Amino acid sequence: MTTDTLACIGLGANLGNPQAALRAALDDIARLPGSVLLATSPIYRTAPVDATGPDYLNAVALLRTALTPHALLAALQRIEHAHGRERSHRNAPRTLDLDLLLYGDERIESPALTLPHPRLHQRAFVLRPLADVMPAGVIPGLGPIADWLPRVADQRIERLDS
Ligand code: PH2
Ligand code: MG
Ligand code: MG
Repeated sequence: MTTDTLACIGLGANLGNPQAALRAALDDIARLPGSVLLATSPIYRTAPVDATGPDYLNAVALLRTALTPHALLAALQRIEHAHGRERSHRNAPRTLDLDLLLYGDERIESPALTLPHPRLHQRAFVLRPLADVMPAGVIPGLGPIADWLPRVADQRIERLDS
């Protein structure tokens, strides 16, 4: 029997050295206790959505984990903090943003955590890399990731070469 769950984490940054921040965060995620990093998407350059400031770099990580959703969230917030994340105002530019997007097929509404992430299906910067790591993935309550992608085709997103 296994209690491990597949979790998807969205990574974003648009301040400082975003590429270095994303790579360092992926290393940190790979070292989370009780967890195995199964896949990472390519990195994308994306236009800010509902936000100002420079373009973002975004990616998604697929993790198998024995951590509970709230323990995983707390661990991600510790990594953000270690990378100099400050919280000034909503959607302010950031050195590192780690969002818990999916945790198995769980649907959660707690004060600290909503799963699936409430806006993931509206955002190309999440859906595109999510489809890379889970091509046949389904968003609980909303259906296949692939069905949502065409609806965000107007959002600028470009895959980085490296
Ligand atoms: N994150 C936001 C708001 N807007 N836009 C892009 N392109 N990428 C992001 O990661 C992003 C955003 C809030 O977390
Ligand atoms: Mg975010
Ligand atoms: Mg966040």
